[in-house]
Amino acid sequence: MKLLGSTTSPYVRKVRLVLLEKSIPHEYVIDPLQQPGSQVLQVNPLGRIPALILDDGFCVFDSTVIADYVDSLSDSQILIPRHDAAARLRVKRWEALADGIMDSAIMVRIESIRSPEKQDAAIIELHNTAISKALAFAAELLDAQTWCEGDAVTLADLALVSALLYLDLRQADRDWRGSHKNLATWFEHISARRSVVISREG
Ligand SMILES: N[C@@H](CCC(=O)N[C@@H](CS)C(=O)NCC(=O)O)C(=O)O
Repeated sequence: MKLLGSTTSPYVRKVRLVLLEKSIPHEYVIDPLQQPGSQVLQVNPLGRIPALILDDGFCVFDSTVIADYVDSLSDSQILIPRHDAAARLRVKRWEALADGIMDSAIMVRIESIRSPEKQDAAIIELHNTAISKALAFAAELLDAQTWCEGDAVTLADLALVSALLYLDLRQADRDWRGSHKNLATWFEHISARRSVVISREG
């Protein structure tokens, strides 16, 4: 299978982390959307990354669907609980929370690279506020736990670290570590994982 992605997309990082944690063999192809001949425009009608192309050509899109599919491929290192419906719901809600942070950070990014006269301060404010509230919610939920859910890494942790790494990239002046010390401690711990280290190498 082949993953089409980019070095900066937080959704791509999330699914890369899932593939790496599950040790699923795959080819990772950087496929910048802006370039003519971009493969993703041919395989994903939405023209978005990540897109996972299976060996028979079937294209899986949206990072949530890819993560779910990849997790189902093997019983080793289960990242989305299968039998405990409440735990499964909690993990999927963590993912939605992290994806929402990514969505809002991207909205802020899109707005802030417009020329100053075209920027909409209200949109920037709306999404920055949503990010702040989501981070506070995450910090409260995490409390002093080592993992977002249960006693091992899950998709919840992989989604959250992807969102936070994107904030570090695009909103470096946002001091989320200072505001939420427990998130900072959790982040240091998960950042040492092999999958996260590899994903940061490019
Ligand atoms: N909900 C989608 C979001 C994917 C997404 O928006 N990807 C961005 C890159 S970070 C993209 O491809 N944007 C191109 C576009 O929308 O034209 C997912 O989780 O996969």
